[in-house]
Amino acid sequence: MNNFKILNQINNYKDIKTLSYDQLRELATDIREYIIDITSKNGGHIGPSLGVVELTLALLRVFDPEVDRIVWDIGHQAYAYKILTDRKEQFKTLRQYKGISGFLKIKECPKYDHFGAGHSSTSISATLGMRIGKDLLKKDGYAVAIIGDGSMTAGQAFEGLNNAGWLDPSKFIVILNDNQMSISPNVGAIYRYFNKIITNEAYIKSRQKLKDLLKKMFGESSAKFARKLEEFAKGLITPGVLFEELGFTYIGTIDGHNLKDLEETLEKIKTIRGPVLVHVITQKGRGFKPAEDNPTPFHGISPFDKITGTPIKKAITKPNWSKAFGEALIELAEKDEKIVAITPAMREGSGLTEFSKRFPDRFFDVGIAEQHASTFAGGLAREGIIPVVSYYSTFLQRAYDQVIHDIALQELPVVFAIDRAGLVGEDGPTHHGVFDIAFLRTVPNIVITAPKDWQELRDLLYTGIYSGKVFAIRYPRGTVIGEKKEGFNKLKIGSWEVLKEGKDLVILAVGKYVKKALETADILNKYGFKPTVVNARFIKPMDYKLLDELLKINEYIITMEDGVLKGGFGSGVVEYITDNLYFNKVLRFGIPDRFIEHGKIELLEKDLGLLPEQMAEKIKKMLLNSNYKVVC
Ligand SMILES: Cc1ncc(C[n+]2csc(CCOP(=O)(O)OP(=O)(O)O)c2C)c(N)n1
Repeated sequence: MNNFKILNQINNYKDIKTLSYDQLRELATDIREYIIDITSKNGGHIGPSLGVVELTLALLRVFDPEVDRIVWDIGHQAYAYKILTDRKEQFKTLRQYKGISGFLKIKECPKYDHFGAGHSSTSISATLGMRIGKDLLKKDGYAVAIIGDGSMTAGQAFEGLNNAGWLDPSKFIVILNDNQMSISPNVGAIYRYFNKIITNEAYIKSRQKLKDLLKKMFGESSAKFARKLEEFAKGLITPGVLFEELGFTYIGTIDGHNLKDLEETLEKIKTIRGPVLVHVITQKGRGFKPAEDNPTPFHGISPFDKITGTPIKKAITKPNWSKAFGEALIELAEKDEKIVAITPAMREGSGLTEFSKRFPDRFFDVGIAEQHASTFAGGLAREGIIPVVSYYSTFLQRAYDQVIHDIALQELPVVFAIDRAGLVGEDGPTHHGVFDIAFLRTVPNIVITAPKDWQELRDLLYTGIYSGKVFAIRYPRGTVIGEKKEGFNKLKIGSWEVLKEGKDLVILAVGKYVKKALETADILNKYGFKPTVVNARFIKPMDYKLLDELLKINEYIITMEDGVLKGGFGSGVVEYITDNLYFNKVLRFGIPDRFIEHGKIELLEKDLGLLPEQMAEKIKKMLLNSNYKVVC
């Protein structure tokens, strides 16, 4: 442990109850230094976590996390909470393979992590469930949700508020942690409303004056009129009128770095009847100058120099897949003004920053609103626009019904650019993009594709944009494979590509696993086997003509994909074999039927037996043993 004056004496949150405010301030500094130190080595959500150190201390002094339910939305800002709830030493293993998670996780710490997350805007619903559950079981305790201004813009947050305002539970507190940032600066009308509350004191004062004036003019002459007037005036003057109207007592705004104020407020609101919303203002990246000055890159960051904040990255000459996608989209959008880009709050991560600057009128950051992003795209498509909606695979899960009901059913030509498909590494099970093939494959009218390399990403994007179809392109996290050429080629929908001709055995691979398939084939060559290798770039529809040919001349079929085996691409191949009365033997590689933990992708793949040498070994075993059995 570093030489921390106060943190070294603290073993858990109980030890902070007796500290003076001076000591608490020092403790906050220690905690920040510790967070900076560990995230500089392991990467992580430094900005959000630095912003809530005082809030964490206040919550842990006022509430009892063993009885009360403190739930951090997303959980990416809960590093101080982790440190003070029995994980001070373990914090060094943050986000590492077999170390602690970067989010809250019941399995990791059931005593204090009351609800796991990683996706946003679930905390209000979850804590409401806990509060009502306690009531039903006649148990005491507060339920406290801490939710960011970005996460508050999502539909589910409002579904929770709506239900809470109706159920009217006491001891139910929502803390709006407002730092005016999502990953990028926050967007949307709700954000504008929060901003008005924070920045426009004069606006609030003028409403007060108006109320006084109206009262003076009309006096109390009619009781009914006066009541109406009061309601009208209240609507105008109460800064948190939106929340008040939803049935919450609104308290705000509170300086989220003034520990004393925070604590006093939280103590006072404990006795308020009905649900309460406390609007706390914090600064993202607080206490680390580079993150204060430039919060977006420090929202979630890979290892960096802890003095300058400069990322420590190996020299990379090629772009990542997101950037390659963004660049290709710009090239296409330059030639066709009907092309627009949509992102649900992931502009930077999805490689769309440059696009947003080049085409501000054709770029839509809709906030954390995955469902809306799809339906909005559907509306645009209906008017003849060509919408390209970029999702991280994991967040597309939120828009499943919209994909089915609003897009596919109506055959609206929308392109889904599915980023971070496959294992994503340190963010772990909440973020691995392993379900998209399985959940999209069952939906009629969708073309699902995966490029093997940089140029194929460009070609698929071009093909999708002018296909007139619902068209999904999935690509992984990380640096692109291969090179790009000039221009774009239209690919025949449902066409596969034979990359290596062989005999008896064929490997059908998807996306980044095409490269692994070629490497596996090279190893198998050394063992004397000669697999055919096929780039199955169209997951749906498949190249049935080629597949028929291959099934007739090869006894063994191997499939490789970076998605779940249940219902995935390999399952589709097996379905085809069975449905058409073939008798081939099939071995499938992909993600087994369990959630995969966090850690570097290569380590996870090794664990799953997905490295080329491991796959080659398994294939060899199968080829040499006719009784070979695989349990997935
Ligand atoms: C459903 C969903 N969409 C997108 C994300 C990606 N994401 C992680 S944090 C974040 C911004 C959250 O902003 P806010 O709630 O204000 O919290 P802050 O990081 O500013 O503390 C986003 C968009 C997510 N976690 N979940």
